[in-house]
Formats: sequence, structure tokens, C-alpha cells
Amino acid sequence: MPTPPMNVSEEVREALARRHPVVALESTIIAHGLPRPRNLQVAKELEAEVREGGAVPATIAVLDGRAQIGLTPSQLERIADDPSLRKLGHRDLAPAVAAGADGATTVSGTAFLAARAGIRVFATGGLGGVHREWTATQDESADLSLLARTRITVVCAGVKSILDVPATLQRLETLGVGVLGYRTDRFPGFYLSSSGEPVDWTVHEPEEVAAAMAAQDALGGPESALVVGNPVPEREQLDPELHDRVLAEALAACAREGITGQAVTPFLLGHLVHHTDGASLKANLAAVRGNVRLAARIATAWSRTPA
Ligand code: PSU
Ligand code: MN
Repeated sequence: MPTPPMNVSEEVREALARRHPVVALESTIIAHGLPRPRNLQVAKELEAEVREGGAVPATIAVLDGRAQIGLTPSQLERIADDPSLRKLGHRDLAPAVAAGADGATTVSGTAFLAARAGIRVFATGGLGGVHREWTATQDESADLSLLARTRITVVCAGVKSILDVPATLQRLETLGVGVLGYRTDRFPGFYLSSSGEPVDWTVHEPEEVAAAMAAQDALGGPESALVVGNPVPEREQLDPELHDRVLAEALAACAREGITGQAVTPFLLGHLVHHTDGASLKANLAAVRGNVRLAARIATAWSRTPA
């Protein structure tokens, strides 16, 4: 067997070997989801939050055709600074490796690589999902199908509210991906605390998430993920009226400008930041920070769960 084109940083490797808590972080949110130069600062803050929570951060990206699990400060800068950096879903990993390319990994790319490296807990902002207008475009993020066959726990503030949330929840059900609401019986709404949609399972402590993870393993396959929906606190959410109005404008602009494929999500997120005067960015950051903190606690509870 050839060795996989993957470098696991020494810190992450040691932590995994000792069963010390590790939290995977994605790089697309840094490269394509947040405005420069704030994005680099956020990338560092997120890693610091993981450390404060007693876990080791493993930010994941592809550099010079090799998957990097755990980035050095200068590698993190490369991800944040390069405006032409590619966005890599899991299907893009092989071409990127073969081409010796650089790229930021999405939820699907990150979850795949994290699981390959033996990392069980992953924090992001909002998952990708089914786009509105799906009947015309069939645009459904590859995040969903990858999570249906990858044993990883993803802590997120729901799915991005730019999407068709009920359709995305339906797809998660069809694909057999478990969804837990963290201290809520409503699926979170990314920029908003609640999407208004119900979730079937509510947990209140990280230990309960770890128990569900252990039960997944005890039951055996299929190797699906566990989604933990962690709402942004209400006082930090985007004003729902502003959200609905600006999102409607963003969707109209997206259609008018003929934006398609991988460009849709960054376009919509960017439009919201601009047209809410940064209020959507604040809510997005609050959501991601909360998720990273909770992920560190879940990884800690998981590290204490008997193997
Ligand atoms: N969460 C955020 N901002 C982001 C993303 C998630 O707060 O930019 C990224 C993730 O990497 C996710 C991707 O996988 O958006 C979804 O893109 P698409 O819809 O093209 O699959
Ligand atoms: Mn898409």
C-alpha cells in the first residue's frame, strides 16, 4: 500500500496516539467564507479556543498536493492570504493531490481527511445542504452524502440559512445522518438561533454526545456521521427581519448574476456581510466560536469514554 499523501502534524499525531482530545477545523470558512484580512485573525482565534478548551486543534487543508492535518502558523497564513486558493470538496482531493495544488477544504473534504487521520470531532459554522431552487439546479452540497458514510461528529450551528433548511433536514433523514439539538428542540438557523424546524433528539451535556458516539460504534455500521446542532445565543444572532430581507436580495442577486456551482455559497455569504454592515459576520463568528468551544468539550468527553 502506498503511504497516503497526508502530513499529520507532530502535535496532532501525539495527541491522537495518547487519546488526547483533538478537534478538526475546516479551512474553506477561512479562505472563502470570511472577508480578508479578518479571516486570518479568526483562524488563529478558533485554534486558541480549542486549546483553551483543553484540546488540540487540527486545521485541515491541502498544500503542495499533500493533505495537511494541523497547520503551522505560516501554513495558516497561506490559506488566509491567497485570494485564488481553490475550494476542495472531497471529490476535488484526488485531482488537487495529483496536480500538487493548494486548496482549502470544505466540510466534506475536511470530514473525509479528518476521519482518515483518526480524528472523531470536527467543528464548523454551518453545514452545506440543499439549495433553494433545487428543482432547477439540483444543487445539493456534497457535505451531506459524505457525512452519510463518514464516522465523525460535526458540531455546527445547523445548515447555512441561505439553504432550503427543511429539504436539507429531510435529506439528512433519508441519508441516515443522526442529528442532535444541543440544549434545544429546534434545529439551529446558522445566523439565527432557530430555523423553526424541530429536531428529534435533544442533549444537554457533552457527555451525552460522547455516549451517542459510543453507541454508534457499538451498533456497528453504516459509518454515518453525527451532527450536533448548537445554536448561536439569541443575543448574538442576526436580527431575523434584517436576515430575511437581505437574504432575499442576495438570492435575487445570485440569480441575476448567473452565479452557479461552488461560487454560490461564498457569493451569498459575502453579500450578506456587505449588506448587513457586518452584522451577519458577527453572528457567523459567534456561531463558529460557540461550536469550536463545544467541540473541545465533546472531544474531551470522548477521550474519557472507554475505547
Ligand atoms: N460554514 C461557514 N462558512 C462557510 C462554510 C461553512 O460558516 O463558508 C463552507 C463549508 O466549507 C461548507 C461549504 O462545506 O461552505 C459548503 O459549500 P457548498 O455549498 O459549495 O458545498
Ligand atoms: Mn453546491
